[in-house]
Amino acid sequence: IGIISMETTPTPNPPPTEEEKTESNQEVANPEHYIKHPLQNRWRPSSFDIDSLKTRQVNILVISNFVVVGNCWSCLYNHIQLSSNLMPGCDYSLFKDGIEPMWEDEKNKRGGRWLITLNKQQRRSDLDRFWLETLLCLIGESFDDYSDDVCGAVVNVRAKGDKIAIWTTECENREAVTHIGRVYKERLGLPPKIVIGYQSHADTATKSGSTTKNRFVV
Ligand code: MGP
Repeated sequence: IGIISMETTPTPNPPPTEEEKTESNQEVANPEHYIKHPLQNRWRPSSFDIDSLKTRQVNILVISNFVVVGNCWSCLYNHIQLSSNLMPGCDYSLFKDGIEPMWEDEKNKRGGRWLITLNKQQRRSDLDRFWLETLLCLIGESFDDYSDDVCGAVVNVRAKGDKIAIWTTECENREAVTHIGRVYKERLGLPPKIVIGYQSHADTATKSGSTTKNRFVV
């Protein structure tokens, strides 16, 4: 799994160089020029390419130890390969530093995920904006007192329908899980009639059919 190391110490924001200005049509390419607030956590992106059965390094710096603010979220997004451009079979994830994007990780093994399942048409209409919003929820620590329960997020690009999920650390933490689910659903702008489910990784890992039972729904 490709890991990008993140900076941990604040750096001053130097003005953009002439080279950076011209590189992207007068827009500044380096998000660190817009960095204002320290992030609470360090986050590590990774990706998995099932076709070639090899891991590949994500070719971008996503986030250092800072939040990029204002209208420059777009700078951040420009540094992320659009999910809809990933080949089917690929996964892309962002997890807190020290947590692997696997059920077996100590922080995941008692946890589960809020799962957003997309139909095929939604790859074009929703996948990229849902994934961006998911990333912003993570690095913005959007779940109030329950953000500590968040481990990371995964997007699975699949021919049968793409999936996006936020993984949390403990499926028995009812208050945390349901709060995260409610906020997440709202942030994605899903209408009330759409129901999303939370499944424990243990259930997912041992499922016999094609679906896993929901522990919670919002
Ligand atoms: P997937 O990639 O999460 O979803 O799991 P996909 O491809 O849509 O398949 P489906 O089973 O959800 O329809 C694919 C397979 O990868 C799973 O069935 C597991 O065998 C394996 N797998 C996925 N994850 C996230 C893990 C993991 O964390 N640990 C282990 N050991 N296997 C995993």
